[in-house]
Amino acid sequence: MARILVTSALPYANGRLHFGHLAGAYLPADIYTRFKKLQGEDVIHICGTDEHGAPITFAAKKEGVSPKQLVDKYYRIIYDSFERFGIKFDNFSRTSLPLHHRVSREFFLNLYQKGYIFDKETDQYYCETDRLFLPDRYIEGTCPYCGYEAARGDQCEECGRWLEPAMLLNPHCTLCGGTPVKRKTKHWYFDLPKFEDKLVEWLQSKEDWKPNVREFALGWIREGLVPRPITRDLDWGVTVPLDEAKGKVLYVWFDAPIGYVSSTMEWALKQGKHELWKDYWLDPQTKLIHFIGKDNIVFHAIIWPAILMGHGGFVLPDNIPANEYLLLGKGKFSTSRGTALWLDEYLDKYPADPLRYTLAINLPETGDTEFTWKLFIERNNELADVLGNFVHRTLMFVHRYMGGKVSTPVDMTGEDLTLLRKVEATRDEVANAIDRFQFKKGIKLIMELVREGNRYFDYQKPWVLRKEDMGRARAVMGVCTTLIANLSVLVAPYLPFTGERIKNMLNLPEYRWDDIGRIKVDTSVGEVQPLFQKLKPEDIP
Ligand code: B3M
Ligand code: ZN
Repeated sequence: MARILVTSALPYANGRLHFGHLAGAYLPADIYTRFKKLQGEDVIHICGTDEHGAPITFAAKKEGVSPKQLVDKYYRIIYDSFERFGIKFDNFSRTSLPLHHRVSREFFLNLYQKGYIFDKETDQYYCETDRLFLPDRYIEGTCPYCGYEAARGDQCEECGRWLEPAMLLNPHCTLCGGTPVKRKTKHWYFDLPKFEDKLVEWLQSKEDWKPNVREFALGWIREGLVPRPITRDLDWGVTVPLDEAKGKVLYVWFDAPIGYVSSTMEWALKQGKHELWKDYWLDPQTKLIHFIGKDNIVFHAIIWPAILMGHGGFVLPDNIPANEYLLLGKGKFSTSRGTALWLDEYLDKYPADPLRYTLAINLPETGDTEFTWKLFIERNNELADVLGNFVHRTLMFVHRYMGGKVSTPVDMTGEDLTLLRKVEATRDEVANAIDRFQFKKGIKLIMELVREGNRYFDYQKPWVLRKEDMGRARAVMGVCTTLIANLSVLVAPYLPFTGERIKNMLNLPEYRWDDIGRIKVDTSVGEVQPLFQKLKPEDIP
C-alpha cells in the first residue's frame, strides 16, 4: 500500500495561531489525514514550528526577549492551540532542535559539494545605528516593480515579486527608521536556474494540481529564475557549515522545508525505529502532500523541489493543494500587523467544532473568502439546527418513550431503505471530494444527508406513531439512530469532537470509513446532551 506523507506549513513561532492559518493549511490537512486514517491508509501528518529567520529575531526584539525565549513561548501556545482545536499531528517538531540543525547542514553540504551552491560578495544594506545587515523584514522600501511603499527586503507583499534589499528604492531600517549604508558582505547562493528545465517538465506533468498553484509556479519560472542567496548575517539560525562562513546562518526558507524531513526523523526516533523515516521520504511510492497557504507556493513548488532534485534520492511533492486567503472582513489576517482573530482566545470561549465547521464550509479553496462573526453565528446555529437537532430529537425520543432502547429494524419500508441507502452514496461522494481536496463539497454533502434525516423524521411523525403503532415508531427511531451512528464516522474528519460524542452516546466501537453504510445499532441511550449551543448576535465580542 502506498504511503502518504502529509505536511502542513511550519508556523513561525513568533505569534499565536489565527483563523487565517487554520483555513490556509491546517484544517484541510487535518481533515485529509483523519479521513485517510479512517480509510486505513498508511498516512502520517508532520509539522512543527519554524523557529528561525528574521520573522523570529525581529519579533523577539519587539517583545524585548531573546529569540530562544520567544520561540519557547510560542511553541507552547501553538502546540496547545492545535491540540485543543483537534488538529492532530503524528509529530510536531521544532526547527531549533539539534537534529534539525544537523539535517539542514547536511542538505547544504550535499548541494554545495555538487556545485549547486556558490558564494558571491555584494554590497548589502547595513544599519550603523543597530549595527547589523538588514535582510528580509529588517528593511523596507519602495518596490521597484509596483511602487508599493512598504515592500520588504525579500518580497513585495503587494505584487508578490521576490526582491533583494539592494533593489528597494528609498530603503529604511525597520528597527530605527534610519537610512542604511552599503557594505560588502559575502553570501552563498543556491543556483536555481540549473533546475529550470527539470522544474518545468515536472510541473507540467502535474495535471491534477489546482490550476492556480501550477500556473502560478510555471508563470514564476517564465519570468526567469535567478540564483537565490540562502545565507544571512544573523546570529540566530542554523550556522553555515563552512569555515569561511563564520557568523552567518542559513536563510530560514532554506532550512524550514527541511523541517518536514527532520520532523519525520524525530517521529521515527521516538518510536525507536531510526530508519522508519526513509520509508516515507526515500520510497518513490510515497505520496508527499504539502498543505500550505498561497503565499508559500513559490517555496514549495519551486525552491524546495529544486533542493530535493539537487540532493537526489528524495520523493518530490505529489501535490500542493494550496489555499487562497481567508480575509477578515476585507483585509488579510496578519501576525506581523496584529490584525487577526486568535485561536487560543476563541477556544477559551467556544468549542472547536463550530469553528471547524464554519471554516470548512467557507474554505478559500479556489478564491479568497471572508470571515465574519455574523457568519460564524449563522454556521454555528445551522450546525445546531440541522445536526444537533436531528441527534437530539431522535435520542430524546428514544430516551423518553422507548426506555432508551433502540435497534436497527429488521424489516424496513421503502422509505427507510431509501434514507439508509443514501448513507453509502454520500460516503462515496464525500470520499471522492476529499480525495480531490474539495473539502467544502464534502461537508456540504454530509449536511445534505442530515437534512434528509430531518425530513424523514418530520414525514414519519413518530410523535403520532407512538400513540397508534409503537412497533412502527420503534422502527422509525431505529432508522434515525442507525443514521446517527453512521454519521458519527462520516463527520469525524470534519467534526472530530462531535463524532466522538455521538459515538459515546451510542456506545459504538471504533469503526472505519468503509463501515459507513453498514453500521447497525442495538443499544441503550443514556443521558442525552445537546451537541451544540445556539448563539445570539450579542454573544460575540
Ligand atoms: N513559516 C511561513 C508562514 O508561516 C513559513 C512556512 C514554512 S513551511 C516550510 O507563512
Ligand atoms: Zn536601524
